[in-house]
Amino acid sequence: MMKEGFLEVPEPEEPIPDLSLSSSQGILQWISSVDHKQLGIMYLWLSVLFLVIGGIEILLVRLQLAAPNNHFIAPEMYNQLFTMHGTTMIFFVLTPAIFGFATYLLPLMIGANDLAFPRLNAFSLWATFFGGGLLYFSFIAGGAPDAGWFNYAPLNQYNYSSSLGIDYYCSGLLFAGIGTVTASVNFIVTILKYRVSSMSLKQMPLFVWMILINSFLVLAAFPSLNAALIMLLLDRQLHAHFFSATSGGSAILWQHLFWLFGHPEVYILILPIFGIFSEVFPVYSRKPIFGYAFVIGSGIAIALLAFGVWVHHMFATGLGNTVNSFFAASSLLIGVPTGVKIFNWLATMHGGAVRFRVSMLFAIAFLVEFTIGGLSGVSFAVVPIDWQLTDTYYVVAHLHYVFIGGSLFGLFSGLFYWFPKMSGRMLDERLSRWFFWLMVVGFNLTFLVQHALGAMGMPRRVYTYPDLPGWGILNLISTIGGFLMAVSVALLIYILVKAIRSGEKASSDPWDANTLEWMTSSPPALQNFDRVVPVKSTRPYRDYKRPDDADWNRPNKYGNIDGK
Ligand code: HEM
Ligand SMILES: [Cu+2]
Repeated sequence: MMKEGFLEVPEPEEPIPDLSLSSSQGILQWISSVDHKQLGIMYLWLSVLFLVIGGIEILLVRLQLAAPNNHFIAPEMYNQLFTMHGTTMIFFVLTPAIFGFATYLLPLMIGANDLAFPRLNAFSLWATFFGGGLLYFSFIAGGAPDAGWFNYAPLNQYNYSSSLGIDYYCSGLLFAGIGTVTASVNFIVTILKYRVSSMSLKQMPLFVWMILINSFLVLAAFPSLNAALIMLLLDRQLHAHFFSATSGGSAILWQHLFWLFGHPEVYILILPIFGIFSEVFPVYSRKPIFGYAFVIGSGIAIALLAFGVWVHHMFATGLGNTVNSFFAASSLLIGVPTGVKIFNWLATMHGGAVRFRVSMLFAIAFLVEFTIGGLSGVSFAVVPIDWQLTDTYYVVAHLHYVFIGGSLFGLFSGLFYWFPKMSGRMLDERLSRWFFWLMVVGFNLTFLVQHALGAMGMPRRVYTYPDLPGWGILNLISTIGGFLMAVSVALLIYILVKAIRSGEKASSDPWDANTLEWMTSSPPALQNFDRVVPVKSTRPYRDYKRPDDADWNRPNKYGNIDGK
């Protein structure tokens, strides 16, 4: 029965198969599931699994680098480990985690029962899963890929890497990439067609907006990668010569195809995170987001500009000054919309009643770390600086400040925010704070010093280094920091398992939040909702809770900088 004044929830294209979630959910029930919530959670566990694997790989690398002239592991193994680490972290940790949050949350945030195509949703997850499996099968099949995560020619050619590793790299990433594309199609259709009838585009939660923009970005970027991977497979298996310069191919072609995908990819890994923060900052500051429309506008600007900057990864390849100048300018430009967002969040906090829960702590840490990563990125956009610092540890420092201080911290922030909704349990606050501090301190210890190492000329991807003054001690500090991070991840897994087993029960709305997902029970029932409040503002659930103070009564409905 519909309660009066409430709206009916739009049904997905395919009827939701009734798998009757019971208290005794067996493993078979999970494997056969087409429920977006279960698939979302599986994406997240997939990501945790690979975080552990990718973490162990890089700890071995860090042990090798802990002291000068070290021979802890063999050089061939070293190459495989850092390649697998980077590939795993990007394609099998950050990507699945982001898609897990989107899969879980989209229908709930727009008042729908499920994604538009539940079976396709299951396909996307399993394609990602098998892609990861294929990549890791290479270890058994004679050797993992060893040419770095971006797999440059000529190192990716048969005569430089004759084990099957790179073939598994190609097929594994192809599988995972197909999963990413199908998931994005599903998100776009769901957002555009299955919102509760009263929710206009201009009232969608910002997380939903960022996923929408992101999904288009995926559709535009991934074909370039998928084509390059197929071409490389042809090179290696059928002796085509797309990328072999000695036979009339072009090694630079690989870089163009890769970075035409690769640069948008780094935004694919950060735009949804911007969406998460745009939910977290307002709720824990008890204020509406500052500049709702600007968050969307700058998101669109970033997505468009993302395709005009890929050559900043290739400044040192000799494309010439005209080309370099153009791409330097476009790369500097893309800092602007990103800066706009940072100010949106700062202004949201300003004058708010800020609650420093762990989710908010990660959001604040992100502001600091991501700004450091952004500034080193901007310095790379200046061609002479790039020529000096490219392929040094400065790059490694930069990319981890954006991937970890940006993407991963955003995922942690989202995890601590939505965990009660997903599991029906609260996380141990005291242990979670320990996790936060261990992670932040370990992270900065690991990567801050790498800026200095890079400036002192230490190349990235070196197997070992001579006993130079300064290099040894800074590398040792970095390794110690890495182990602190490993301890923090172990603690996180303990906190999660403990909460799922015996955590305090969570109410449906523990943070006094704004958006529709908090209206339903924690965890939500199979069908999510049977009714939803009519949406009249960007904070529908909050306005339902406080009709006297609702946004639609305000002259400036998005709030202003004083929070009035
Ligand atoms: C989600 C988190 C992470 C992401 C997305 C990530 C990503 C990457 C990427 C893309 C590379 C480049 C690989 C290559 O050169 O082919 C890399 C290298 C590296 N990572 Fe990570 N990483 C993460 C976590 C970590 C952690 C926790 C540590 C420290 C313990 C770490 C230490 C390193 C080191 C030392 C290298 C450089 C290896 C070398 O160039 O010799 N990473 N990472
Ligand atoms: Cu780039």
